[in-house]
Amino acid sequence: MTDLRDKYIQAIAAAADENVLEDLRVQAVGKKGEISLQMRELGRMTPEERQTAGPALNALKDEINSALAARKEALADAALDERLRAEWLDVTLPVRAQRTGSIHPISQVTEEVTAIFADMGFAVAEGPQVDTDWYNFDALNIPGHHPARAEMDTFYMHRAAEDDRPPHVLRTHTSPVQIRHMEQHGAPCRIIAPGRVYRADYDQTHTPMFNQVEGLAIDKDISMANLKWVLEEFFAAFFEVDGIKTRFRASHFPFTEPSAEVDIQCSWVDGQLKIGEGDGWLEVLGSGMVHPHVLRSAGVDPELWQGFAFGMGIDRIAMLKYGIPDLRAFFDSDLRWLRHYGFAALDVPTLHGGLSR
Ligand code: 2U9
Repeated sequence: MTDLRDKYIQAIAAAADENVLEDLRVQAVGKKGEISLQMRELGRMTPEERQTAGPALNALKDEINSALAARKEALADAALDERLRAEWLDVTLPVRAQRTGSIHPISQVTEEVTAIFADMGFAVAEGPQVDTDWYNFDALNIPGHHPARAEMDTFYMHRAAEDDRPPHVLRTHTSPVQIRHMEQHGAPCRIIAPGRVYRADYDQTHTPMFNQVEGLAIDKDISMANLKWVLEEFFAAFFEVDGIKTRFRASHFPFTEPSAEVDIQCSWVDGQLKIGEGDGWLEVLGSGMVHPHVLRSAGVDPELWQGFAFGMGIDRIAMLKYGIPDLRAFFDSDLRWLRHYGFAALDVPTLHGGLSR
């Protein structure tokens, strides 16, 4: 019996998996197992022999069953330890920069511009990219015969001859957004309207789709002085240079009167452009006091209200800030370009955390 015990206890201790254990269980204590067969022999023994052999066999059966259960538990523990080791994951590791997408410079700059104007109390307004020629032109004091319509290289939507709906265009600026905003909410207002605009023009400095941000502030006593302060605050924050100089040049737009084009201070050293220093000038923006006709079109009484508006190209200021040489590359979806000029997804621009790092 000692041989039998040693054989099974050793085999159980060495069993490598549950299948081996089950085979051993069947061989030892199964219905036709070795111990069960020996128990059957008890009947043929003398009562004295039976008195010692019976309890010994029962004890051996219990011992083997306990050893099987203990080994089974040890194997399960080892399997769990192995899984925990193999499936271990450090959730505090930083994301792998090369494998993740990046934020497009236009999205980054739009967020930066939005953060700066939000800090000065401007909300973001949005509107349709396909709009009627009334919202895109007439409401902005650009009537049908006005040369500005031809200059804007407008994309007109196809229209059947019998279609009596008003002509629709791909918006040539985001100004219709401000008209719709004033119609719905009236005055006073302080908004910026960033978004895509379309003009049929394609060369080194023009793409048929580009991005603009326009601003509008309407109140009882808004003046060009407020416009100048807001724009200077904006440029200082955006280009991250204190006390950047601006130059306002008289200009003409149908939707503003008076109108001004705005330049910022810059220098060219060894072919390198530096913003906010030197005695050169760079045109970045158009602006003015909203024309009374425009206010009236949007349902705002020009006898009571007045305000300023401005417009600039997001793509253009993105190129200036981040040293991007070619406008057309913005829209090529070239992965190498996107990895080079793109921004980390978790670097959300805020004024307190730094706009761009
Ligand atoms: C309303 C009233 C007036 C927005 C303005 C400009 C001047 C301007 C250009 C800059 C570069 C377009 O992207 S660009 O080509 N824009 O010069 N935009 S004033 O004037 C408005 C807008 C809305 C209701």
